[in-house]
Amino acid sequence: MEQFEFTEHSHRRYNPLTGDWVLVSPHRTKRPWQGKVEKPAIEKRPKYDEKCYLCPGNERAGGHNNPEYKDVFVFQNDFSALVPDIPEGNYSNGELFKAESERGFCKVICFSPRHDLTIPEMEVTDIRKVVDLWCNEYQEIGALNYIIHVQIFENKGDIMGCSNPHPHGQIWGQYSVPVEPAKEAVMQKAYFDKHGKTLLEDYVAEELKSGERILVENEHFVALVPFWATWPFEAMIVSKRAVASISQLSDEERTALADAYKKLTVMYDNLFEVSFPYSAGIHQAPTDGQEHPEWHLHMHFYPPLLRSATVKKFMVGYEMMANAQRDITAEQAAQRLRDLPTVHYKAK
Ligand code: H2U
Ligand code: ZN
Repeated sequence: MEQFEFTEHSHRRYNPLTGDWVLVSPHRTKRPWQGKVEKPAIEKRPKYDEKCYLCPGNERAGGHNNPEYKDVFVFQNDFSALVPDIPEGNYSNGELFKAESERGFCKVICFSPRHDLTIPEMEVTDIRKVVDLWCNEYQEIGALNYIIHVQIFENKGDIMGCSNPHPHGQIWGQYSVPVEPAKEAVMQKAYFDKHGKTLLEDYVAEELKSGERILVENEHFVALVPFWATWPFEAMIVSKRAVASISQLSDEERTALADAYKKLTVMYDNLFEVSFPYSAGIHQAPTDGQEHPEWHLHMHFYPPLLRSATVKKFMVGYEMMANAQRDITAEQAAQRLRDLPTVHYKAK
């Protein structure tokens, strides 16, 4: 019997952050593709678009006017999914019917006044302003007594359902810790109680030793393809120091986060020479007023593209009904990203 190889044989990998498993089927990369082919998004955009609701000076759909902002700009989402002023309500009817009211807050942040830029095309000094804004918002929104979880995220590309190409992200604050960070909270707490160290501190140390899945390393942050990656080119940015939230980052660390964010997204854009779509988001400690030494700040990137600018990975069928599944291994994905030029393809 031949020997088991990650690159040849199907296997399951464990995600210690969530407790989930992912099925890896590396031999499947050989199968033909006759399914849907996505059209690449049109690339050329003006610096200012009079029809864009996020450009400086323009009117938004909600009727408010954006100021002539010069770097970052944050506003309350005109169509917030969560609002602060709702009556408290709990519903239960036996064991099977339960509901509860949820208070919260939604904001939109423009990363730049330039309609034509994206994070990988911005200067690190300008991305640093985005990081500073995240820190301020995390602290400010988190200080509200009805906000326990602050979710910072970015949806990029129309393939991801992003409504506008103007570089922007969102922040939602709410009373409950939502499902994904709640899973990570349980796993990180159990690990910390057992080892007296954060799960990601130990994980990053191991990854740095092997180097196999590392994409970017600077003094304070690492970008890597996690061993348990589900999306084809999934990545994670993790702080080297065990900090529970962005508000604990030093001045230097904030700049290092901006640097890692840029370098990773440049790799992404260079992969298929297209503005690479993804959903990204920061996971960090809840804002419940407690210390959370078990929490380790990190940012997830879930990009949907698989083999080209037009072939998307669908999480359907088996994935929806049973288990997340991927074809190329995390190591192969990391190697492909690492082999790319470090200069953005548009700047060549
Ligand atoms: P995406 O990041 O998924 O594109 O969402 C953009 C958000 O911007 C979306 O939540 C908000 C939408 O409600 N928005 C405004 O707040 N004002 C507008 O004028 C249009 C869009
Ligand atoms: Zn715009």
